[in-house]
Amino acid sequence: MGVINVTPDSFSDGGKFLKTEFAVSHALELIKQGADIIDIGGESTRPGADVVSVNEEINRVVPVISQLRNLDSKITISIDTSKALVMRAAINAGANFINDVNALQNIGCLETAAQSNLHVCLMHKQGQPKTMQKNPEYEDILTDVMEFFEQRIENCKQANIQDKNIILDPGIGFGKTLEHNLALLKNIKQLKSLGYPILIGVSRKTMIGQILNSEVDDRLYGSLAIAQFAYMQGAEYLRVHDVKATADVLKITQKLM
Ligand code: 8Y4
Repeated sequence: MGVINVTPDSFSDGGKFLKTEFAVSHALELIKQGADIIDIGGESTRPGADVVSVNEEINRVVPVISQLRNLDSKITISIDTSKALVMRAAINAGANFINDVNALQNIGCLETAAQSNLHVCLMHKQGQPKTMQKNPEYEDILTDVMEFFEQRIENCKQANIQDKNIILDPGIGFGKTLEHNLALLKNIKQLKSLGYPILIGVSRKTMIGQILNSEVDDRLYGSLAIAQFAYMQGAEYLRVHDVKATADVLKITQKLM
């Protein structure tokens, strides 16, 4: 899964059109590099980020999704949102995968996912982006995340979301310390015991900076090490910024396994 952010902070200035054009051409490049899914988000989900209005989020992502869908009728387009109205607009524009860091807990999201019959990634997080990294605590991180998944899966079942459409994600960096993140990555096999595919998003994240003492633009090798590790533990989906590098690592790893 290749990441496309359609947010002002990642595309500096330039008009709406330029932002759309840049995002679409970047998506096409990621597809060439081997991405099977393009994850498109219009609200920065990074720690400390501001909240974006529904209309603003729709205005950011819908043009990118429509144009990309016009240029590639086959690629899986993931909408990265926690808002039901954004999900609906994105699906109408051609998105066919839902990536919700709020695990369909907002109003209307369970119903929207059920009606769409699309794959949906349920991500665990503790707290809200603005404050979640301020001293996160758990009694037991693995138990907490597993219980959260079991509860969300139950809610999905009640909403008539098909089992085959559910993907689970422990939410690396979302209300977690380095130790919490490491415990989750080391226990992917346990997470898989719930019976659903696992998605891991760790590309360029803070935990790599904490281990290597590196800034965000110097985290590629660390990202690749974790991508390979997650793959070998059985993660089926990897959300990454550097698609070519990750695809090369996984092709070699596959041959060796
Ligand atoms: C550098 C680069 C520093 C990226 C921080 C970040 C996930 C996700 C995000 C994830 C799923 C991010 C939308 C945060 N992370 N969706 N989204 N799983 N499913 N931060 O781990 O990339 S955004």
